[in-house]
Amino acid sequence: MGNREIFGRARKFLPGGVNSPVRAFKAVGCEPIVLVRGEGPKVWDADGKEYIDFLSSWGPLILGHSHPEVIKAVKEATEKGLSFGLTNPYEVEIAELVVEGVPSVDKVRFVNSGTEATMSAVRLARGFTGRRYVLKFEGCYHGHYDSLLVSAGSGVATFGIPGTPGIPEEIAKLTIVVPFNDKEAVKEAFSRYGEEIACVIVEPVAGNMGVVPPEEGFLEFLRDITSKHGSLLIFDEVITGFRLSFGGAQELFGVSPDLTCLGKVLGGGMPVGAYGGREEIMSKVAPEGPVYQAGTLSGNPVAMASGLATLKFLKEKDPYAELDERTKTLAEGVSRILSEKGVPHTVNRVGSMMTVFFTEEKVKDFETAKTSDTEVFGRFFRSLLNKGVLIPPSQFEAWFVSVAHTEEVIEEALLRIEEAVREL
Ligand code: KE4
Repeated sequence: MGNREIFGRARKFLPGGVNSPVRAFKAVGCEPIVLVRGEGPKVWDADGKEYIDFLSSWGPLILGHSHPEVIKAVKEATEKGLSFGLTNPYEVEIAELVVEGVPSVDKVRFVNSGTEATMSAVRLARGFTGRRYVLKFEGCYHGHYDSLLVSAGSGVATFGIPGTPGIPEEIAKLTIVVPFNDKEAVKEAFSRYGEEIACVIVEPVAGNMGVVPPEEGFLEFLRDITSKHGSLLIFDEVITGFRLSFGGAQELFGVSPDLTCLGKVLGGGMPVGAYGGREEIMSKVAPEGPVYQAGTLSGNPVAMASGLATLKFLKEKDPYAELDERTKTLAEGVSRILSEKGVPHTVNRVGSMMTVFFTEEKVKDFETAKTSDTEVFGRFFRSLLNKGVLIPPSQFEAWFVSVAHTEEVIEEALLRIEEAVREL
């Protein structure tokens, strides 16, 4: 069965035919494809069409698809059993690597998704500080936890409003939403609610409005103002963790949060999330402390084996400079192609994550990201798909480059993109 048949059946049994909304391709105006195989930098759909893949499963596959060392580790773990419900050696070994690699983390708790990681970190921050309010940034996405699925209220630094039906206003009002990179708005929020703010949660490099780096000094500013007011600083490194460097964005920018949320690369393609921080805070997590959080499959041996193999490779091979170089070549190549065609655009890139925005404005927050022409993005996406290049099916997401994207693969991708843009 091909894409159309499989997706037709999917619509019968799954809301929108998917298990996560963005996979329905609603933002790009074409029928979704169904992926059946991945190897290295490539994926194949149910019609047998091959794509060079920059979606990369939304970030986890920094080693590319089906990396032999990861597959071997998963097979070995699987043959010993899928789950025990008690501690297993894999979760201890990977915890040691996380503590060793992520500068601000003394102790870590594994969960099964990035959402669970951020949800647990916010609960811990509230439990640790005894405060109720959370401050987040417009355009940053931290998973679908009620307190974080909140949109900006009217006016700057005001209480949030539910980002979706199903979230009571009483909960949304405990979240203050301000623009990313806006120091004045953060100062305003702290001057109004400072001593009641449990935590500030931020993607240190935003990936969910498209890639938007922090402006010079912004992360340091957040570190200072939270310390001054006794609030905790939470870095949501679900995308950037082990992606931008082995120590993540906090190592790259030299700013230490109080809590770090991890996911994606941490599981190497299997369902893994984690939150961690210094001993004083993490000791409040049950059963050591009173803040409750639990999970049947947390620390699952097969998922841990996948993440462990991935992290071991990254630690030993340290591919980050190469990943940066390759992605620079890709970003510059795409920009050259669009400029030659006279298409207004701007490219934001940090390491091996990048976004092509169809606007001439400098994209520094969600407002400027939204000046992108999403109709042009849709045409761009469909043309690339047609020529065998898969990018995320949304303007407000990040392309990812893996170690499997060799120089030759990047060159081939640019040839396909050039052909696609010619037909735009
Ligand atoms: P998950 O619950 O999807 O594992 O993680 C939530 C999450 C938390 N924090 C950040 C910074 C994230 O980017 C995410 C999830 N990212 C989206 C796309 N950028 C996942 C794709 C999807 O929702 O299908």
